[in-house]
Amino acid sequence: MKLILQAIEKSAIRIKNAIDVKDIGYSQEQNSSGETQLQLDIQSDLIIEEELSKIASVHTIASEEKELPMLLNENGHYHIAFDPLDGSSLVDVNLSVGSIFGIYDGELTASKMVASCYVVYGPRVELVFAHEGKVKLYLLQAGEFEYVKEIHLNEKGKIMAPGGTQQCWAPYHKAMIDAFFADGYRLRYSGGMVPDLHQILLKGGGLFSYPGASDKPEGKLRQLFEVFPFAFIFETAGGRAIDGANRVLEKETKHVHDTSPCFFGSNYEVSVVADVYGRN
Ligand code: AFP
Repeated sequence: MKLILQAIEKSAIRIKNAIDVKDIGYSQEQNSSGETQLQLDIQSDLIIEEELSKIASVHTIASEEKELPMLLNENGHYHIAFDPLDGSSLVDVNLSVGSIFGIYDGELTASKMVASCYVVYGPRVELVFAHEGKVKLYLLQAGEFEYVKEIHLNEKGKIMAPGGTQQCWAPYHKAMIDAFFADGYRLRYSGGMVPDLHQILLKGGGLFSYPGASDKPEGKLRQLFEVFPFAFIFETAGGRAIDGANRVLEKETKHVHDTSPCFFGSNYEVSVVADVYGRN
């Protein structure tokens, strides 16, 4: 696991350098979700593939930018799913973006997740790593990731990050979000799940939601690369992650690019979601 974390750190430094210098033209290719890929996405994907392929314990990698999982070492046992540059459409407007990693032992399925990690490329580069019951924050300083502190969520927060197209929300979902705002919650939504969830984690709590809606019944966010890694981090930090009814970490994944509705937050807000969704 130490070697995997080091490979993620090396990748993060190389991706940060690519973001800083790259002329971000669009490529002609489309990824498996049908989006036009940015060159930076492809470059970040190749950087991570290269760094992880040096580690003998990594069996398979799966990337948001690859149609299918890729076998690296027959004798390895870790399966790593990653979104190399989540929110890449925000790079051209200079908002924060991130890389997300889910580390599974034996199989790419939620119940086998043993660690997860994300990197935020913002004014500073920060890395959050959840493993063995702890969520740790690191800061990139002079080419090294320095440990900063452990992250713990409060019981209740003040931030609301409501994703999805509002006109497509179910009426009970809209009523629930309106009720949170009426209760004093403040809107914090950049359109990048890494910085948006990072803010909730570091400011003590709140709710990030990306529901199933009429335009996207199964939500937008991908289970293996986005939803499960953040669910693992939120649960380890003392919060919760559900799909409306159930823990997302109990979901089955049929295809590597499956998506899921998701709600991440501190206990109070996610209990409200479970209650509202349980009645609808
Ligand atoms: P991109 O990688 O296409 O920019 O999408 C980012 C993302 O997957 C995630 O980071 C955001 O939380 C979510 O999409 C935002 O989606 P909406 O624009 O539909 O709210």
